Amino acid sequence: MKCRKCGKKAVINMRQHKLALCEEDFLAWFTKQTLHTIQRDSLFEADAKILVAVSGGKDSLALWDVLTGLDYSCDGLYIGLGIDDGQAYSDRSCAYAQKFAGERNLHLITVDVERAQGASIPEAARFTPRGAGKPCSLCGLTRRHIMNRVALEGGYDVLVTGHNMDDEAATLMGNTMNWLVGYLESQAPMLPEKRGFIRKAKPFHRFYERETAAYAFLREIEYIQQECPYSVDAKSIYYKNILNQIETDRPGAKQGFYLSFLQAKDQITFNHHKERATLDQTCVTCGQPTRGGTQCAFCSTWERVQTRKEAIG
Ligand code: Q46
Ligand code: ZN
Repeated sequence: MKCRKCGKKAVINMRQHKLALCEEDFLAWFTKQTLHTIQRDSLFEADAKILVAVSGGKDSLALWDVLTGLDYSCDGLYIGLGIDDGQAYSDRSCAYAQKFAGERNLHLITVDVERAQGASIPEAARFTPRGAGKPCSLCGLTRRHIMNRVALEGGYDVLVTGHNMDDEAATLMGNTMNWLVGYLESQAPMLPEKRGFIRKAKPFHRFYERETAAYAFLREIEYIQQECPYSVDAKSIYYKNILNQIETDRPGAKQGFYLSFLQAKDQITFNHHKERATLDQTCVTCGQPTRGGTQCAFCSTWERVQTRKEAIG
């Protein structure tokens, strides 16, 4: 197959775009499309101070790479979860993030959950109902809180994440299967800042995962290829597989599902403002917004973890 732009040998064929490109033209296309998405979806301004949530995986490192190449001002944030599956998953992902930043002279902020909170995510999960069986709920709560706090304290304008269209379409499918109206309402490529919350944006939300993977590969970015051990059997992977099966039969179906949702959302009025309207209290411990009570979910959960851990000795 030949590159549609120059006729050289193509390295990727994007069937949903009917576009095959060689290495050079793909990298240029990918960078241009990222910029186009940022501008088209009004994700952030050219002079924004950006914090990139970095996991050590391909998407977040590719995002940091492409934004830096576009001359955006970005720092990275890595959160050490303390996951050791016998192959030191967290330590190895941290090493990839540090290597990436070090080689490019970029600033990486690291927060180690165990050092900051007194227990790693898997250990803490044993002390809380949120962690019953799997630590993912506690992990999500903790990462969201730390990312928000670091971004606000550091004076950043926006927190960006490497979510791609496969991630977004799988989330959409999960939310639709269960008609989670509140989550459907809030699923968007950009969540504007509001009292106590940093603006969040997903510059890769229009790329398929194989495109971000191709970018990382062609740019020779070294990243952790292993998935988090707790993601095995995750519903999101199940939905991704289903969507990929449909995509094989009908190229572009995944894109159509997700982008049509974004379009339809503009025409739908949600009556689900309960959650937002009640986030008007302030946590007495950390000062972040909360929806009632004296503490936010993060502080009350971690306080319980610390109390139980001390009780056990
Ligand atoms: S939530 Fe769960 Fe992920 Fe945290 S413990 Fe791993 S799989 S990293 S997106
Ligand atoms: Zn709090």
